[in-house]
Parts: sequence; C-alpha cells; structure tokens
Amino acid sequence: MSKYKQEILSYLMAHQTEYVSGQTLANHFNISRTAIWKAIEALKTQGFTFESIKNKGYRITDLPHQWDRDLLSYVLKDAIIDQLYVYEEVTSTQTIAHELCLAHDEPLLVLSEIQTSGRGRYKRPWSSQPNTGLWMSLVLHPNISYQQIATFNLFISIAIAEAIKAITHLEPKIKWPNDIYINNKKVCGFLTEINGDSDGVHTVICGIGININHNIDDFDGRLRQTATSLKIESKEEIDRYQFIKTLMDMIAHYYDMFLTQPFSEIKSVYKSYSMIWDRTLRYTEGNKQIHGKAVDLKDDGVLVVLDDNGALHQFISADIEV
Ligand code: BT5
Repeated sequence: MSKYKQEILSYLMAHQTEYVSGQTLANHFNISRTAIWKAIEALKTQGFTFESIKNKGYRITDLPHQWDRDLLSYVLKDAIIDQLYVYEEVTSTQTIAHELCLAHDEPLLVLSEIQTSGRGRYKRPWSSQPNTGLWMSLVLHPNISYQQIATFNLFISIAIAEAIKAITHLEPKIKWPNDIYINNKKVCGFLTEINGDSDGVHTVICGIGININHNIDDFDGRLRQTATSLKIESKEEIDRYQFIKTLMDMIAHYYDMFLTQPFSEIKSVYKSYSMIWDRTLRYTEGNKQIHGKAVDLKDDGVLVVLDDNGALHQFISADIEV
C-alpha cells in the first residue's frame, strides 16, 4: 500500500472542486505515476469515489460512509489530539481509551463504528448502532485539582450543544449533568472518568455518544419513546465527518475556557441551554430521591434543588426524570 496515500488524500480533499492530474500529484510528491495510481486504487477500496477524466485528472466525488481513518486524520488535522484510533468494532471506546492511556501520555481520540458493550454511567448499557452514530472517547491531560474537574462536564455539554446547533440549526437542551436532549428526547449522553494521584487529576477520559443518522426503527424497546437522533429531528442526513470536525472545534474552544476561566464566566450561556429550570422534577442520587425545583447552579458545579417541603439539597450528580 502506498505510504503516500494519506498525503495524496489530503491534497485531493484540499482541491476537491478541481481535477488534479496524476502528473501533478507525481511531481508534487516526487513519486511515480504508478505509485499515485496504486494509492487511488487503495482509496477506492476504502469507499472513496473518484471522477477521472482523461487529460484532466482525478476529483473526489463521494466519501466513505463508514468511519475511515485516513479521512478522519485529514478532517481532524487541527484537533487537540496527537493520536487517533479508529476501530470497526470494540467492546467500548471507553475501555480501549483506558487501556491506551496507560501507554501514552499525549491527548488521543478513540472512535469505533460499533460498540458491543457501550456503557453509560453506573454500567448502564449504551445502545450503539453501527454506521449511524458517533461513539468516541477523548483522552486529555489537564493537570488540575480534583475540585476543578467538577465543572468539566458543564463546559463539555455546552460544546456538544453548540456543535449540534451549528450543524442542524435545532435547539438542543442540556439536561444536567451529562445529557443533551432535543424536543424532550435524549440525543446524546456522555460520561467523564478520571485518573489521578495525590497531586490531582492528570487524565480525563470523556466518552461521548451521539445519535446522528438513526431512524426511529434503529432504536430498540423503550428507547423508541425516549431517544432521538439528529436526523430524526432535522429530517436530514447528517455528514458525520463535518459533525465530528465541528464537535472537536467546539470542544477545543470550551476546553481552553475550562482551563483558563471560571465557570461563572459562561454560567449564563449554560443556563440558556439548560432544560431543568423552573420545573418540578424527580432527582435520584443513590438511595436519595426528592421531588423539587433546581434553584441554583453554583460556580463549583453543584446543583441546588428546593424540594416540595422547602428544604434545600445539593447534588454533584443525579438522575433527573424529565
Ligand atoms: C450516559 O449514561 O448517557 C453516558 C453515555 C456515554 C456513551 C459513550 S459512547 C462512547 C463511550 N464509550 C462507552 O462505552 N460509553 C461512552 P447514563 O446517563 O447512565 O444514561 C444511560 C441511559 O441512556 C440508558 O440506561 C438508556 O436509558 C439510555 N440510552 C442508552 N442508549 C441510548 C442511546 N443510544 N440514545 C439515547 N439514550 C440511550
């Protein structure tokens, strides 16, 4: 396989609106036209479609529908990661990310077309249909205190909501602490796991699951009533490559804010996306269950809820029934 495949793909992607001749590519990379042809043939087997016109050259006309490592490397070339791991099938990207971060110190992204044991919080199952969603785990090394990590989810949830809004023009809502909803149905769940030592947190493993191109029939059982996808809500097929690029750009922006600014700076933005204000809802954390209204989100990420009897409760995490 041509070792120039990735570079040739990047060149053709950057010149997608024009025809590029085999000779131009051969001159540019200083390799033979046979090597160019081999690379193009390899890209075709990965699902790229080319228009090729005699005396004019090649042009990419269609992209792979599955996650393709070469294309993801091109699309995410400016992302805040040093390593990208793309799999066809894994148990859970979270499990793989935990293993990889033992051997790597740099930020990395793991994604997979299929997860056979995708998981949510408290080991709850996460339904991960192939070819439709985005199932990914992002490993970052923030070097922060245990106290600071409490607001990480708040920044990340704004990043996800803004990416969804930018791509679909829908009105996503954040359900504290780790869900994104559209029209009262769950479109995304994420979870943040950490590794640390006595000096603080050194590794954050953030697993994000987003239903992108699911039809309603792709969901099983109860999820048909409770889950949705970007496609169901926008009535349009979403380009997953464009989506992940936008998402990673938003995450870079809000991760930088997380590291440099207090949550109070963006609390009003967070609240504008939140779906739990001014509503009496059921909050469950472990054995504790109350019925009440969220009245404050403190700068350290703690949610304050006033129950039906007038007592205040503080939560750092909870399940909320909406
Ligand atoms: C979450 O947990 O919402 C976090 C989900 C994180 C999934 C990602 S995918 C990539 C990475 N690798 C993993 O293995 N996990 C992460 P929680 O708040 O506990 O919600 C779980 C509940 O959401 C389940 O009990 C179901 O009710 C519901 N659910 C499961 N799959 C769903 C889906 N695809 N869409 C919407 N809701 C779903």
